[in-house]
Amino acid sequence: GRKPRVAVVFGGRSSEHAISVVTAGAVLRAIDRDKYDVLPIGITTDGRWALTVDEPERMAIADRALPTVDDLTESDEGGVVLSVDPGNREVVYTEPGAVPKVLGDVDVVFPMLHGPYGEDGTLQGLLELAGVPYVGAGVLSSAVGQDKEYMKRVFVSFGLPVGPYEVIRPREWEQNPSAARERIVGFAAEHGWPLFVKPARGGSSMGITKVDDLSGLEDAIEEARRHDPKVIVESLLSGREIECGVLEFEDGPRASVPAWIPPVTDHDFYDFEAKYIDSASGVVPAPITPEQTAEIQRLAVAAFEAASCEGLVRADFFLTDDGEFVINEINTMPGFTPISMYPRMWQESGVGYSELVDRLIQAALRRPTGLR
Ligand code: G1L
Repeated sequence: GRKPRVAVVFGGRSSEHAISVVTAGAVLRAIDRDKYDVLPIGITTDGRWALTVDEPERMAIADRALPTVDDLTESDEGGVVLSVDPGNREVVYTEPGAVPKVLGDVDVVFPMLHGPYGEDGTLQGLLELAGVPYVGAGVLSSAVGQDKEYMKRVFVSFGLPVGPYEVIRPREWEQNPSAARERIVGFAAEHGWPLFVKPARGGSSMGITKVDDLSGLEDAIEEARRHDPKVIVESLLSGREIECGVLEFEDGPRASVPAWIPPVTDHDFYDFEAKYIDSASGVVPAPITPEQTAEIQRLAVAAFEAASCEGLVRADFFLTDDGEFVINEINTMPGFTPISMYPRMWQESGVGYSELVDRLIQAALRRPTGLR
């Protein structure tokens, strides 16, 4: 019969717009066109949904210019805009299934958007309402994966090892900041300096400050609060950073060969190109023992199950100097260019980039819509 139609949704109103475009270009190139019909749907930098040209070669960094969706719509007409004109105040009565009609007739969506309204479960909720299957994490696991507090609470309740942390909630900071400060000082007395002060939600590394002593605490909290009114404070875990990929196969999730992320000295840790595109510094396989590999793979699959993940997850750990694994976080939308860590870990495990993309689409198509 007819080929399944895959809509790749990318771009969006995020600081990582270009990374999404570059990544979607790689996915569009990798999808088997004999097996699937492909519909590239871009979201412009100002939030309009548009059908874009299907030209992955234009979705790369060219002479230092970052690609945007705005440049991929048919320039004269401005593309086929799928959203409703916000100036149109007409009441529109919808019928069941109206959302998939807006989106077009698609069998599966490949969501590739960073941050709020992309990887936090909101887009996933829209697709649930529309009854359209989609690649990757569902509503709950997306939301858990975006909230460092609830992520830890889920891991703890499933018996996974997590590091020490404190949360500063918005109302506490607004009404009783000295109580919050005292709590953090007590935390530092117990676990030592430095502390990492982070926005609790949002996947990017912006708003994160390493605090060496009490003098830097206030500014760090204010800085994190510019990104999210809920703040999480973590202690430094000395050891090595080890990651592991989990992918859903026909019979359930399996873990990849793990990778070691060597420490980086300066601010380029916070460079998002380094984070998503140029992952060449990661070492695959990680130089750890076979027993440690088996252990991290067990923990990675346990984290996938704890957060009710689907499709894929990248699980990030510290291997402490005492040889214990501590889970740092999971990422339901990890860096996903062919040279990003997640695809590299699967490459080393015998699953190439095209097979990876195909397995994700197949896992989404197997999935029933509605409660599962
Ligand atoms: F759909 C998947 F497979 F779940 C998926 C979607 C998006 C995996 C990885 C990503 N990653 C990205 O979209 C991004 C890193 C370019 C931005 Cl979050």
